[in-house]
Amino acid sequence: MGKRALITGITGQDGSYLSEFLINKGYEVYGAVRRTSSINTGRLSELDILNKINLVAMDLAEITNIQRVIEEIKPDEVYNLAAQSFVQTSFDQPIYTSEIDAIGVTRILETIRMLGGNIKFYQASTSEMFGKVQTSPQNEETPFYPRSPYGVSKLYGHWMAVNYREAWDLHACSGILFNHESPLRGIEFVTRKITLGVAEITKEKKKSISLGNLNAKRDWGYAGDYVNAMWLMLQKKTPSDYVIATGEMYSVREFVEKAFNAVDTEIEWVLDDGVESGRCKKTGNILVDINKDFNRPAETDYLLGDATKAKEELNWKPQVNFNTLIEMMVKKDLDRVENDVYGF
Ligand code: NAP
Ligand code: F7E
Repeated sequence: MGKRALITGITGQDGSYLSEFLINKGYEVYGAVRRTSSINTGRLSELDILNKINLVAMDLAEITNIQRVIEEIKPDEVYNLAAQSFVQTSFDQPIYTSEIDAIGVTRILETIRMLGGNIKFYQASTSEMFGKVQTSPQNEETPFYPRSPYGVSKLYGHWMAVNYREAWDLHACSGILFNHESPLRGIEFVTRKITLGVAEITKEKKKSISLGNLNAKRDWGYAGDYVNAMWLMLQKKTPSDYVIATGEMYSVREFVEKAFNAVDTEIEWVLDDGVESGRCKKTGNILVDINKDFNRPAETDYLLGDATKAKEELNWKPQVNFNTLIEMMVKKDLDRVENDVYGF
């Protein structure tokens, strides 16, 4: 019989790609979904895997629920991807974010510890734990300095995974993943906001995109590559923590330029009375305007990952580069806008 995996956050970007990956590996996949008025299965449907997954009701806020589900399913591997994952929202909902992204991790770890056995655990940690970076590029030895309630909560979850490994000998791995994107990325994140905006402008459904800090820099990879690394971590005999990143860093501004290039549009940046905008070089139309509401109370300016350990110990490296990622996202959003089918 194949192995059994329980994925929390299965309805999200990574949960969907990880499910597809594990199904192809012959796993029996169980997916934890929280109760909402309508279950968000659009991504799983888009990958055509909804009928290959066993959905179970489970919220990270409720330990009795977690205990019953894990006891009943008896998974070989648990991937904890569930989170309030939007940094901006964490400034407005810091307590809720901590409840799920920090304490939620302990609820699962404690359940696994109490049940005993050999359940392997993956924790979705993040480059946001590096925040105000102390050295560059960042690897597993880089000191942490989170800059948001999200980053602080994730750092707690990260250390809990490390602590349960050291204190209770749990097979717990923490993947410190840098930003990873895809056509299944949520529309509030900057990459997808841009690619969907480019598609809507191209199809004349919208005039411009409003953005915040254009100068923030990120190490952006492809989510499909990154879920592979999650699985590789749990297959190692000795659990450890790994940075997963491309080792390349670009600004939001560069992302905008390349996304418009994908539809043969060149952007030029114009300063008018101290207000910047991105204009179409050919027509002069404003395609990008700046809205300070999208700025963060504390920003993470630069993130650049060093995934040498993952390369050496997991034989992992990214397959999709920055340009291909953007083209893939713009193309999919053009299809969606044209057919008026968004899926999620
Ligand atoms: P995502 O698309 O926002 O998905 C988050 C998932 O968590 C959704 O399935 C959501 O369910 C679920 N969830 C939220 N609150 C929950 C709760 N209280 N109980 C149970 N489930 C809950 O996030 P993602 O981009 O796939 O990221 C996956 C994980 O990796 C997250 O933990 C994120 O913080 C972390 N991470 C992401 C990145 C990245 O660049 N994508 C980088 C580093 C780390 P609904 O569908 O009901 O909302
Ligand atoms: O912002 C800037 C913004 O929201 C990226 C999550 O998956 O990756 C993600 O967090 C940058 C920031 O992602 C807009 O200020 C400018 O500097 O796409 P984002 P994030 O905050 O990096 C990490 C690794 C995670 O773990 C998280 O879960 O882009 N930016 N203008 C903007 N950002 C947004 N969202 N919207 C704007 O209009």
